[in-house]
Amino acid sequence: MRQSEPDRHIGALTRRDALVAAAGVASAAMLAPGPGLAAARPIPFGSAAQIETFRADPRYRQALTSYCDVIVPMNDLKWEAIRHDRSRFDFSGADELVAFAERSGKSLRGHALLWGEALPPWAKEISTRAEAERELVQHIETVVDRYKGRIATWDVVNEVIKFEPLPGEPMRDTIWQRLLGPAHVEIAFRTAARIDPKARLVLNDFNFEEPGPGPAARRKIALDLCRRLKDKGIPVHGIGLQAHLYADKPLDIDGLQGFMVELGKLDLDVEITELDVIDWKLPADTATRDRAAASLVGTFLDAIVSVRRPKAIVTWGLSDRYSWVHETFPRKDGARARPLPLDADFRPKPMMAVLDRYRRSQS
Ligand code: 9MR
Repeated sequence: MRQSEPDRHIGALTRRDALVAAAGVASAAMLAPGPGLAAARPIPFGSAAQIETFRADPRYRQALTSYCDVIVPMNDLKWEAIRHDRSRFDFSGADELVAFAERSGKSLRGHALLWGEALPPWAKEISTRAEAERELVQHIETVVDRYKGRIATWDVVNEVIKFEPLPGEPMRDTIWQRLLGPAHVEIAFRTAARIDPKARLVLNDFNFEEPGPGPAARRKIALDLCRRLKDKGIPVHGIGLQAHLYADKPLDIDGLQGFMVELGKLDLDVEITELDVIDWKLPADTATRDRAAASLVGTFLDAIVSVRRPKAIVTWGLSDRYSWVHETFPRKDGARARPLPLDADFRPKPMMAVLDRYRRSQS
């Protein structure tokens, strides 16, 4: 595969090397980028931020300030948060995170306008096509309009692709798919573009990176969905790779790089939107786990960046102190998961050293 970026680090002791050496958990050589793979131009780095933690923990706020160029409200732009009450929109959590990002000069990604999960109970009872379309359009109009010109990028649809797609059955079974069919994707993109024509609009999904027919089919479906939107003149600017990487599973480097080539042909951007490492099957030793996670993230990002430069690299949380991975993928030995670039005490781990190859703001 093509490797286009010159390695600006070769021959110099980088901050990454220093961090790695200080941490004493891996030799710099183990984390060194392959020739030509480090970023020539930095890529905006960010993190999804949880409002409860943001409010409660000053160290977390400080870490967001120091490390991030981009902030993504993790849950506060979801239907569940904004629409818990059918008759009114509650933007309190999102507003707080948006205000924080604005006063600290950070850009914003909005997550997510349409998803089959994180819906309030009333929305799960929507029962007709007309009602579904009316609610979906009104929701997107209201949310996008509120942050018009402020939230630069939207995950317009999240996880609309079937987990293991079958021939002729590409779409995930959600309330939107059941009531509107595949047109729900089009309706969502068209509405977002109408309200904020300058916003960057992204199709966000997961499991594009594992080997096998399932992920290959998912990549093809993502491209087909975007191609169809473009053919109809509906704007779509990129595909978001969630990248919840399993430390115990291999990556399909050729598959990923081929995907990047195809994205390029369609003039679509790539964004890494929810990066973290699921380490539940790794040995207990923390240094071993951290080294494996850093190496996996490096391999993944190098594969992408060597073909197509992401518009942003966003991790799903910032510190191991707070992550969905603890609950969703509990370790048998009861040890805390270590999915993120900062440890539970906000100290940078080897993964942060790898991310430093690409990051814009150097704290
Ligand atoms: O991390 C998020 C967790 O706090 C929420 O309870 C959950 C439901 O809203 O969503 C989690 O984030 C998900 C994201 O929105 C979409 N991709 C998968 C993420 C992890 O489940």
